[in-house]
Amino acid sequence: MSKNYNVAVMGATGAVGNSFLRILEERKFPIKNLKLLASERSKGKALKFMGKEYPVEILTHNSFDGVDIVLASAGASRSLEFLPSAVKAGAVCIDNSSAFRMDKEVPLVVPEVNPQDIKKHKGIIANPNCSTIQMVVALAPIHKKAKIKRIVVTTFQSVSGGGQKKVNELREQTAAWLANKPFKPAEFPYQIAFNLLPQIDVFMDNDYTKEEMKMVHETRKIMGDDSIRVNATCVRVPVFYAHSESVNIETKEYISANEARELLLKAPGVKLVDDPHNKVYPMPIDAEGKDATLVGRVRQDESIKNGLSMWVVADNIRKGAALNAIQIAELL
Ligand code: 25A
Ligand code: L14
Repeated sequence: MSKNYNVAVMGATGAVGNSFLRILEERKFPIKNLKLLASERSKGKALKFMGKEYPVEILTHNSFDGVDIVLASAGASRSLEFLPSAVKAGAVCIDNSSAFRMDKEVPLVVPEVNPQDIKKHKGIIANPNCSTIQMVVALAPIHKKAKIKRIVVTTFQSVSGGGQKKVNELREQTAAWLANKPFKPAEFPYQIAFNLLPQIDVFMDNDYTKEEMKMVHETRKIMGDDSIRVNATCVRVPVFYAHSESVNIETKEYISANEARELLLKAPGVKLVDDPHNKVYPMPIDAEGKDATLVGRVRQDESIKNGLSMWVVADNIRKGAALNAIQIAELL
């Protein structure tokens, strides 16, 4: 028997919020009432859903009466402040922010990897960091077969990961640069147009960034294996949508590149795009707007006994955020 649900989208006017609406439409999620919540700045706005206009309401502690499912993407401080009220009102919250990810009471879920963890929820389920999601989708089948001991990853993260304002600023900086006009970075610490920034989120005491340390801790929690060692370098690149990653792994058991490709061909959520001699490999422009995590450049690491390298690309707003959260809602 199918039931219809009252759904609230928190942060509806943001980059991820908009993607929530498009994916709920595409997948015909069974919605009874839809509530759009955002900040004071969005007052008076309305958003289209299934051909109908919905007014944006200002988020308050009383926004959640009668709501079954909250899809939250308004940042960590908003989630910390408001989700407890949503849980009190009886809603299940799927949270895109980093607020609750490492909380022992909160499952951190990628449906292709650890769907069983959803059952343990007490009102909040956390959606992992975008860079971690696409990496574990690609690595879980290999871990199952050959046990991953260590991961060395470098990310190439698009500006949309930081929200709509960063998307707008890359466009503005690029136009100014091409027109030989001066510009002052606002959303980014430095020029991002025609440049790379080896910093995402703040620096920690160990000189890694918070984004890099999220990849360490979240990977272990999702894979359910604290013995996996992870070393990450996260880089912001002047790309609008989709994150790319160079991933190198060392495994306990030997696995050939061909065996890995065969596993990836059958892996849920993965599309193998790997024919280097015909110049076939995944690129961010291929992943934009798509659901699958694209994997290519699979090859043996010839510098160690049991090692593989690969290149992993996915739409950070879809699989990295909104799609993964809606897949969790579907499992619920
Ligand atoms: O705190 P964190 O976890 O570090 O996350 C901070 C940022 O990360 C993004 C998200 O950006 C957020 O700003 N984010 C979070 N999780 C993510 C994930 N999994 C993620 N990105 C990728 N993957 P965003 O732009 O996508 O979303 C912002 C939404 O949050 C709403 N919001 C902000 N503060 C709020 C709030 N909602 C309720 N209460 C609050 N106090 C925000 O709504 C948006 O929906 P908004 O009304 O603030 O903005 C609506 C539109 O207006 C633009 N805008 C914002 N500020 C200005 C502006 N325009 C002009 N001038 C301004 N000063 C915004 O661009 C937006 O389009
Ligand atoms: O932790 O700016 O979910 O690319 C996701 C987007 C962290 C920052 C998270 C970015 C955020 C990241």
